This record gives sequence, structure tokens and C-alpha cells, in this order.
Amino acid sequence: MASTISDRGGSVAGLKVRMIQTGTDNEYSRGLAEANSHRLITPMLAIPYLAAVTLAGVDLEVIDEQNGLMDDQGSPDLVAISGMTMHANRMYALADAYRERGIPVVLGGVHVSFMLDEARKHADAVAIGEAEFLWPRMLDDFARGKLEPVYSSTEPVDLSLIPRPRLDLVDGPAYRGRMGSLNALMATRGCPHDCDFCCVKKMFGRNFRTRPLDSVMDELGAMDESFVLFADDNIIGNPGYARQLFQRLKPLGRSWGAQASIQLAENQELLDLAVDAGLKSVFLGIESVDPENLVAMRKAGVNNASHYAENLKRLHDKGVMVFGSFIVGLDHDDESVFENVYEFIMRNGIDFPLVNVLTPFPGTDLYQAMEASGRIVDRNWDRYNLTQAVFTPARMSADELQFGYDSLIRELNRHAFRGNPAERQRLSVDAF
Ligand code: B12
Ligand code: SF4
Repeated sequence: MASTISDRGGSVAGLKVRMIQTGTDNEYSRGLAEANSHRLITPMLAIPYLAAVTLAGVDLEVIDEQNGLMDDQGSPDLVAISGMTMHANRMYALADAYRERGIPVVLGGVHVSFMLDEARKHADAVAIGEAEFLWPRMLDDFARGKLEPVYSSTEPVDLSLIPRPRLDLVDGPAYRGRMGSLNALMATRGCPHDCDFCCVKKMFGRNFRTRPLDSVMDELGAMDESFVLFADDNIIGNPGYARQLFQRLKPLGRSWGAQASIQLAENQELLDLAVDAGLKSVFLGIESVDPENLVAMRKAGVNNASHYAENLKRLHDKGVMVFGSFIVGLDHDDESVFENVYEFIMRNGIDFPLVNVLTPFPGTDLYQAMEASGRIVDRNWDRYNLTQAVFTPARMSADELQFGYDSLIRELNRHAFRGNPAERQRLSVDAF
């Protein structure tokens, strides 16, 4: 039976809090898992960061559903749930089940931050934005019986003030398998760019923030010797900082992967430094091979389609494997896009093609524009995992987009490394 606030006289001491990183298991997520089977599985960092700032005295339990969906409902005093859009249905189902049993629920994360009215129907409190400073306040308010319905971060978190994320608390089978690892960290937050399909600028701001290098090195030093994934949106968002980071990484002799804009390949000095520092694989948002699409999505200042071949060659020449991410269903795409993307991937030897269906995620300018013009046709959040056509494309039907995408993925699966066990084995240490 959950204890009441008055039992504790307003103190957090002994407060039983359960934090849940949601996972999914539905027909759409199974397809995504298969498509991503060559990718390293590392923890999402929200709960580890929040666990690290949880008030002393709280009796904290962490469940990460990447390790398997939970069935034990338990009887905590408070439940805190995190997830992205593809997890929203799961978040709400769990929240509703706890609340039916009288257990209060707090929701946060990238989906509910932009879908406040929807989220409030399933929660006692919702956190909007980054929460390292909100979460301790929420716990304190809760213990005093004064939990408010909405908490909103007023400014971006100062990254020099946040402690090391509690990755130990999410440890489990997902991270112990051949394709799993706990070695995920973030050196920066935010992104200086403004792509219309991306919620990062609204969630984390365009003011690119960096962590003190000493604290990044400390965190890295606590990880085992295997491959490390930088979970930053764009590791070279501030090239000066990236240069210093790579210089500090070099003597450690570690292998690592990161997400970066393709500008990494435009800057030979930075690329050389990154490779000397142990860069093995890079996730690049190539997005589209059509310059008109790049302009329309506001990525033309970042990606130059006429440089792609040279950019990719430079990365390959340095031995860096490329996870190339593409979007299909953009407004300048007709049905020829599938053939064009396929041909580009093959011609340029993209090591791991990641093709995504354009998806209007809440919090993006794309969502607002599609919402305003009535183009969103499916609001089942289970389908918002980049494999499903949930809107009306401009130059084909939603069915044609889905069919073309599914056929392209099938074709790629026949050729790319994904189906090749020897290659997967080799990449278990090298993958992004
Ligand atoms: C790294 C990353 C990945 C890695 C995950 C592994 C890892 N090590 O993290 C990989 C590459 C595998 C991945 C895959 C996917 N990703 Co991803 N990913 C990210 C990225 C870059 C970082 C995630 C992270 O850890 N953030 C850091 C934490 C601290 O931020 P946060 O989660 O927002 O949490 C803060 C607040 O939201 C809040 N908060 C969060 N939860 C809660 C809960 C409570 C109770 C409270 C109070 C507060 C709170 O407090 C936290 C601390 O400030 C984000 C972008 C980003 N910058 O977040 C995209 C992002 C989350 N991914 C996204 C997507 C779409 C996906 C995929 C679906 C793509 C695909 N088809 O492959 C898959 C799904 C994977 C899966 N099975 O769940 C989108 C989500 C959009 C959306 N609205 O859903 C994002 C935002 C990228 C983008 N530009 O749009 N991803
Ligand atoms: S460069 Fe990447 S992280 Fe930055 S706004 Fe564009 S898609 Fe988002």
C-alpha cells in the first residue's frame, strides 16, 4: 500500500519513487527493432540524469524497459515516466494503470513537453523541457503535498552543474548482449541548426552548450574499455570545443562513435583530429539527395548535395564507417526518390543506410505546418517511429510512400551489412 504524504511529515526521506524509461512492443516497434538490429543498444540518458539529481533520502527504483517490458506494477509513492513520441501510448497506459490504483504519476520527455494538454489527461504533473532543476523541486513539492500540474524549465540547464548520469541504475540484459553497451555519454546539448523536421532546437535550444572537458573525461574514465557512443546531437556543433575534446580523447586510445553534421567531412583538420582520437563511426544526417528538399527543410546551409560524394569518400579514406540517415516523403520527393536514394547508397558505399519516412514529430515546425494544412492523417503515436507514413505526401499518396519505403528497406536488407552475420560480429565493437 502506498504511504501518504502526511506519514512522512513533508520530508522526502523514505519516499518510494519508481522511474520508468518506457519501451514498446507493438507491430511497428518490432519492425524498427529489426531495421536497427545492427545498431549498438545504449541507454537513453534522461532517467540516468534525473536519477543523479534525485534528492537524498528518496528510496529510488529505476526500470528501463529497453531491458524488457515490465509487468510488476509495484506500489511506489510516486511514479515518474519518460519516453519519446513512439512511447507515448505506453507511457499513458502505464500512467493510467498506476493512477487507477491511486498512485500519482509524473510525466516528462520530448513528447509530453510539446503535447501538454494530451499528457495532462494521464498525469498528476507534467515536466516541460530539461528537468535537472525541475525534478528535485517536483519531489520536494510532492513530499509537501504541493505537487503542481505543470513544471516548465525557464532556461537551458547549465551543463557545468549537472552530475554524472546514473547509468548503473539502468544496467540490464539489453546492454549486456553482443550489441549492447552502457557506454553512452553526452558532451554537449542543443544544436545550432534549424531543420524544420527536428525538435532539438525547441527542446534544447539553438544555443549550443558544452560540458567542461574535465567532467567529460571523468565520465569516460569510469566506463569500461570498449567502444563509447557520444549521444550528442552534433558532436561538432562548436568546432572549437570539438577540437579540444578530440585532443583530450587522443591519449586515451579509445574507440568511439558520434552523431555529426556532414560538415565534419568538409573540415579536414577536424576530421584528422577526430580520427586520431579514435573516431570509428559517424551518424550523418544526409537527409536528401535533392537540393530543393534541403532548402525546404532548412538544411541547405549544413548539407551541400553536390559535395556528398567527396564528403563520403573523405570519411571512408580515413576508415570511418558511415551510418547515413535519409528521409523519404519530403515535399519534393515523388516516387523516383526510392530508386534515387538506393542508387546513392550503393554508389557511395554507405556502410549502414538508415532510411526514414518523413515524420511530423510534435515540437517541430514540420508538425505545425502539417497540422495547419490538415495533412496529418494518423495520430497513433505507435507509428511515429520513422518507418510509417502518417501524413499525406505532396507528390504521392501515403500508400505509395509506405509501399516504396517498405520495398526499399527490403532491398537494402538484401545488400547492406545488416544481413551479414560476419560483418555484424565485426561491428559489435565498432557500431554507432
Ligand atoms: C542518442 C539518441 C538516440 C540513440 C539512443 C541511445 C542513447 N545512447 O541515447 C539511438 C541512435 C539508438 C536513437 C534511436 C532512436 N531515436 Co533518438 N535520439 C537520441 C538523442 C540524440 C539523445 C537522447 C538522449 O539521451 N537525450 C538526453 C536526455 C537528457 O534528454 P531527454 O531525453 O530529452 O531528457 C530530458 C528532458 O526531456 C526531461 N525528461 C525526460 N524524461 C523525463 C521524465 C520525467 C518524469 C521528468 C520529470 C523529466 C523528463 O529531463 C531530461 C533531463 O533534462 C535524441 C535527441 C536529444 N538531444 O535528446 C534523439 C531523439 C530522442 N531520438 C529520436 C528518434 C525519433 C529516435 C528513433 C525513433 C529513430 C529511429 N527510427 O531509429 C529511434 C528509437 C529508438 C528506440 N528504440 O527507442 C527523436 C525523438 C522525437 C520524438 N518526438 O519522439 C529525437 C528527439 C531526435 C530528433 N532530432 O528528433 N536515438
Ligand atoms: S542538424 Fe540535426 S540536430 Fe541539428 S537541427 Fe538539424 S536535424 Fe536537428
